[in-house]
Amino acid sequence: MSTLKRRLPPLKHRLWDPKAETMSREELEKLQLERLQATVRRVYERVPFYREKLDNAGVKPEDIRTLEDVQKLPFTCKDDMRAAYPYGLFAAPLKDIVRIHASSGTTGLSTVVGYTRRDLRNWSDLVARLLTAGGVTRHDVVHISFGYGLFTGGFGLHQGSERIGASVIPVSSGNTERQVRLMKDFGATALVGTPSYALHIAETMYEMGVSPDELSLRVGLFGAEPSSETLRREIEAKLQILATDNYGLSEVMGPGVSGECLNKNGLHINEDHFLAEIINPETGEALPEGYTGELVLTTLTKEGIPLLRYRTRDLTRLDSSPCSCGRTFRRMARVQGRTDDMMIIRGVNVFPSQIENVLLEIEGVEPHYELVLDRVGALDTLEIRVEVTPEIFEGRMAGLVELEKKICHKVQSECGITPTVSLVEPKSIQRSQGKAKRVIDKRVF
Ligand code: DLL
Repeated sequence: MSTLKRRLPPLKHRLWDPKAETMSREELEKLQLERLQATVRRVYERVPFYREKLDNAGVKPEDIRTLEDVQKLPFTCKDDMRAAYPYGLFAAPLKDIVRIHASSGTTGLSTVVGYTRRDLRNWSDLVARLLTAGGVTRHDVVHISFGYGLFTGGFGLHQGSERIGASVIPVSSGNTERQVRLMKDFGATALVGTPSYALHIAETMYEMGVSPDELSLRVGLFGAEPSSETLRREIEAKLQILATDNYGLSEVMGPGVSGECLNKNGLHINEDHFLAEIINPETGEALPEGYTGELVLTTLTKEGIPLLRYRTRDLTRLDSSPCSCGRTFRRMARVQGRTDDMMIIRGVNVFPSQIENVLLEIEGVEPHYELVLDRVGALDTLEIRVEVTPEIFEGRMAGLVELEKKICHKVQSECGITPTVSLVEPKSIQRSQGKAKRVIDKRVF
């Protein structure tokens, strides 16, 4: 038996709520329909915004007779939430709301969400599911490096870990050397945070002369930003852990919408609490399973702020093929990017994650990069600024030129665009302590 297998809990302990997570599709769909009907009734009766939207669409709650009828419902988007700032979409009075979170609002007015006591209980359980799926048990010491505050990451993972009975270390983000010391001294076995911050922690650890053998880490649960399979492998190798990806968004709940099991082959969506659809982001039409499009989520149990057909802007595809972990919930593929992150360079659509995948496959290149978009005359340009290893940086000039050419050629053949490449000094690109910002768009529209 491999060391890793010995260190993982047996399969039956890798399901937090076996009854829910392995129910038959028939049972699940029945439950989803009941919950969908109740949600539509709830918002129709309690939220003037939805009553008006449904009336305008000519839909009454009793028209929802099958799960497919969800398509009769209007979409909700981020702008609707902003227009309702702060509490306009709440379906419960403030006296029943016990927690408020909000998105950062970097791209406009923040979106505000409220949780009733029951919402908080459900949230903890759903996060407990993804932690369990990623190998965490009550015997673990969970180091949480997500920010605490209005962001849902810190509190979300915290409550879920406590729900499992693990020992939680609520470090929050920042002060990275201290994070390494605490992980070592407190014997953290699970690391929780964004993948970009995990990488920064790993790098800092090596700089401090601490080897992964001196830590007790086994698993990493990462999410809150897009990242590639190659970056996962890099983090796993550097920290000597098994890393899983989990997804969520504050509007819909926060973390806990979906998470990978240890098969690492898509994120199981908590379908008893969220109804997932994939649509063509341009036309709004539903796409068949297997097609990549925008994920649309309808909450099925939320009381504080239920949402009908929320357009996440995240691009993914669904997969209902069986998974050997025993969960019957469909999986969504790793999020490819957001519709609003997609770079259109001279008419070619490219996601930062596609470029990341290419870069990290090339020897001598470090996983730290920035994509700078600009416009020269009428033409869009893309500059890839990427760090190289100290050996390459200090090596021959010819070696650097060769590497630049190689990157340029690979990006061109795999993404269809011709970038300029700037190889930069190790450690010159700013490290992220939360969600990484990879794209700098200097174009004026
Ligand atoms: O990032 C919630 C969260 C916290 C999820 C901790 C997972 C772990 P927001 O700040 O509202 O909420 O940002 C939501 O982040 O629409 C995606 O674009 C992106 N995102 C979240 N998780 C992933 C992921 C939290 N695993 C937005 N992969 C979402 C790719 C992700 N993108």
